Amino acid sequence: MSDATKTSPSLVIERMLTLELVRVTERAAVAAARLRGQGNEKAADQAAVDAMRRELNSLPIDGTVVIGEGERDEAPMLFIGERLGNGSGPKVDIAVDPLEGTTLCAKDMPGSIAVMAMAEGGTLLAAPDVYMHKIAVGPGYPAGIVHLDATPEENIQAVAKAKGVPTSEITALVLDRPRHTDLIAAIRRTGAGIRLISDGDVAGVIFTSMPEETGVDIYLGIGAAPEGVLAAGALRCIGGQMQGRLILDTQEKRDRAAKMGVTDPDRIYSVDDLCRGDVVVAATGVTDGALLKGVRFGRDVIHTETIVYRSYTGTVRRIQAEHRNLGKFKLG
Ligand code: VTB
Ligand code: MG
Ligand code: MG
Repeated sequence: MSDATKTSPSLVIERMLTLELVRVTERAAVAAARLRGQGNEKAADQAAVDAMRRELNSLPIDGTVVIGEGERDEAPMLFIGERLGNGSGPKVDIAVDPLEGTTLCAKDMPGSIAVMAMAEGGTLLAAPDVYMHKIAVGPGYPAGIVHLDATPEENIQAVAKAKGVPTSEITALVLDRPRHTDLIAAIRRTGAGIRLISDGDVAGVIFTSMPEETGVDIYLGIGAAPEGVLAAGALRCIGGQMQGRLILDTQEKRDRAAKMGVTDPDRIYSVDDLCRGDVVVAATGVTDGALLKGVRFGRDVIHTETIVYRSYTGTVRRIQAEHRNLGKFKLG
């Protein structure tokens, strides 16, 4: 029985919208890629935001931004609470990072992407823009194999044991930041390898779901909470385990989180807490990376690569697209 007969009208629409989201991230990626290597993070980010917002507003959705470019008074566009779409169609949550890795784009370094998620209304954690402790592994491990309250050594050893390999054959992905000095030292003590990235832990978490391709078994460390929700959306579609704990180390952050509905500041969120309903996640490469090829500009054609996940069917699609007739469409 096809899922069109098994699901509610909103999910059927979501099924049709899945590929629409590809256009959204494709056009944001192309817009940002036009400024690749120009050393101007803000301009590249703004170009991606403009393109993503324009495309989202053309969709038959009644969308609300739950993860975006900031609070209403901080961000002129794609702010938290902004309504998107033409108002028809399903009520959906929208989470966006139009340019995840602005520095990577501005310096034409590997791994910047345009990424977004669309979920049933009210099912994405409206994460405040604070840091989050994150840990993640891909599918195929026993439930609860890793835990934020275990030490890095315990987590690495658990993954190695489950994989049946020595810890020296495990690779952890960590953001290269001073706040991770102790974490890195602890991982080194296990003999495990560490893949340090300068930015981009949405892709960094997703890497754990494809260790054969990326060589990454586990993600550990502190990154932004909104990026954690986006990554959880992808893991919800492909399996994988993740825990996140918000870092609310000031009263201002606790107040801001409370305003967004966070009642327990110490709560550990699982994938299903971060992303509670059916979700579609799309990401298009801006610069070349281990997850996606970056945008390529030909003489009269633009090449993009997008990965799009749909949780209801567990489908993952990679879409290599060639864009011509540039005069007709404002392609970012
Ligand atoms: C993190 C990470 C993101 O920016 O938020 C990082 O989650 C910023 O970290 O993927 P710092 O505040 O330590 O610079 C990204 O790398 C890109 O948005
Ligand atoms: Mg980001
Ligand atoms: Mg961004």
